[in-house]
Amino acid sequence: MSKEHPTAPATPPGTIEPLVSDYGAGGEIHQHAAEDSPRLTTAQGVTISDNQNSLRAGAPGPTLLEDFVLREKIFHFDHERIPERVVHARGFGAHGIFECTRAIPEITRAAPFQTEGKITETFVRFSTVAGSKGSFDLARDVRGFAVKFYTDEGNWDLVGNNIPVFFIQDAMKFPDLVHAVKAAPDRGFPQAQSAHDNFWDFISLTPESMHMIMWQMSDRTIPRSFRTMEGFGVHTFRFVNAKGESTFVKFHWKPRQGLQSVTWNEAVKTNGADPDRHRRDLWEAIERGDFPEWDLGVQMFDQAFADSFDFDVLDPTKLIPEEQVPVEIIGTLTLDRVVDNFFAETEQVAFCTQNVVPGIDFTDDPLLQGRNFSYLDTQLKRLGSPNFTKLPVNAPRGCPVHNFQQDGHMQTANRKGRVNYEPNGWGVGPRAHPLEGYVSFVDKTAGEKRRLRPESFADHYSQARQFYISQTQVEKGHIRDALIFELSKCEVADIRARIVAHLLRIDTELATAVSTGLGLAQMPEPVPAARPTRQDLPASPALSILLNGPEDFSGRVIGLLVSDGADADILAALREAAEKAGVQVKLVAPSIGGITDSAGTLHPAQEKIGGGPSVLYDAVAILFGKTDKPVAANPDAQDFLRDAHAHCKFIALHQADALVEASGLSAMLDDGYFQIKMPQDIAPFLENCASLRFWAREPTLAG
Ligand code: HDD
Repeated sequence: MSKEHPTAPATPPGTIEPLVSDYGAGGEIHQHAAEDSPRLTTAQGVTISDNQNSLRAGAPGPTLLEDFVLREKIFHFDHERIPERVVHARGFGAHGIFECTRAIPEITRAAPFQTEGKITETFVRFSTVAGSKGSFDLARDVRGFAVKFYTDEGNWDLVGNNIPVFFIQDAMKFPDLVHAVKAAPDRGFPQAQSAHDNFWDFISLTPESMHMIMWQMSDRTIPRSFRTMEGFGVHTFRFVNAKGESTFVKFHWKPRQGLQSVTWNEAVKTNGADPDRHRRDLWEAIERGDFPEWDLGVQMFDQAFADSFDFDVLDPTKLIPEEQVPVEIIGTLTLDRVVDNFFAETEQVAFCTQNVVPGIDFTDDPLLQGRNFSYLDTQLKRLGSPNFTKLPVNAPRGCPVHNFQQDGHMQTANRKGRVNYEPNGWGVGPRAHPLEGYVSFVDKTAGEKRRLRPESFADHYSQARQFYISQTQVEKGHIRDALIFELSKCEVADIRARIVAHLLRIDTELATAVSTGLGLAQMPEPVPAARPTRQDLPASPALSILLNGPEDFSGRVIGLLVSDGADADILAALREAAEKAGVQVKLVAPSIGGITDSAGTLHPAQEKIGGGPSVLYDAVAILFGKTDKPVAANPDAQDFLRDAHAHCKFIALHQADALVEASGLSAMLDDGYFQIKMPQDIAPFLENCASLRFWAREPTLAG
């Protein structure tokens, strides 16, 4: 253990010996450390005698400039912050391992895929895009899904999102896109939202964004958890084998937890109840040993397929339907370790799309090419020195690093000796290796030097339509509602109409519903389009969240609203059944001290009513004692039930009639409700919870 940074003691705070304080003769406070505690020192290693009082000339009296202990402490504090990421500022990281489950050496020589069972260490950072570091987790936003593989042949960063396409086709447009979505420059708001004029103005003038907009307005952008979302490398990359032959590849991360999102109303309320919802969820899952897992899938295809495909595989606003090129699973990512230090790891991790290893190569996707410049550049700005590669979270782990790069701010890896160039005649130092080294795929290129966008990138609506028609009715409704919500936040009526003019190119019914929802005076003309929208593309079920949910209810949480006298047998049975199913039960009670059940047993609560609203749980159960009237009258208890109802959750009830009535729901009980009369009634409730929501209720909520 380092003397400088002792780790926190295992003892819980309440049992730590307090430091003894007393007033000395001069009125100053002395603190006596326990004899065996490590000494507090300055950065220069000098032991500090008093960490509470600055050096003063008398009492009262001026503070002395001479006080180097004070000055050094404040100086360091003043410089604690580094610039936040210009996008993806709010993120959360965790360590994991990648295990190869199907070796593909004939296709790529990339180290992680050479042998079955091969383990590669990884670091993953999930993020929102638009909000600043201190914004809330459940913004309607794209999520970043960045994975650093510490391979035996160097670091490979797969810097992806939870959506397989992007807003724009060329990196040239990225600064404008980001300016438009982030807070307006004059007023500095809105924070972490796309529901404002600048964003929709830009989008309305950028037809290529319409496919991504369909995804963004879907529930993909309000995931239940980082654990329940997919990840995508987005671009077409190349796998390259030992013979130098290339296969195109698109990367997919498939969560073993199944896909799951929340509803918009739930997201808005969650941001108030727990702005750290997603990071807390990931932290808690890993800490309790419920390690989240994703399968790595690849869509592999050759030039002949690329030539025959309806769209350009180099266009990042397009995907290749899984039904057309299957996703083949080649490995599994398991996140099994939380960070020790948020700043050192999550904040200082530096992903760069240019970080590739032998066996992985780029394509001419113009968005990818631009990204390859941006990431390295931004890390220098953010981390302040080209030596950020030496930080433990960024340094390669599986292989040595030898080169003649030297000096620079915060250099810590200084070579010995006089030789710092290559080739050299001293016979010292590393040399390039033509066979083992990274060799770019040998590709013929020819063409005129011009600023251009290929013809093959011109169809902006066909895949937007394909995404829309691939959704279930429930999901289509959510896309419609999201569009109406977002556009209603635009002050300029013309912007709303311009978006509807695009929607007309995607689906008339959707455009009409949005137009009605916005109260547009008249339907606009469809925007002129470079290509007609193809009506023949088949639906792709893989694009729906609801068709790709979890197989069971494990990893989820039941919020159990209880009051004194709750039936002891039912409570015990619920807990037991939930535990068996890998489901957590969190008790929400009138006081955090908990409740006493019908058998006289005390159950401490995890939340007080109001602190644990039902938006934080996947399903709820209400288990009251015989005298539940006072709890039923509690507005927070009523919100708990009403929200669970409005968010189409499965609800179990025992002696909760008074609350149901007080919440105005007596006439609304449907098949998503389960009356628990005896312990045996728990099983059907839990079984139904696996389908996550009782969507049949949704139409009854309208109005
Ligand atoms: Fe980016 C961060 C994903 C387009 C420029 N991007 C960043 C992160 C993710 C992505 C996940 C956060 C990494 C982390 O957790 O540290 N970005 C994407 C995807 C894109 C994309 C999937 C399209 C397919 N990005 C994109 C373009 C540019 C950038 C076109 C610039 C031309 N992105 C950046 C950046 C960031 C970044 C400015 C900000 C902080 C950072 O890199 O480390 O360089």
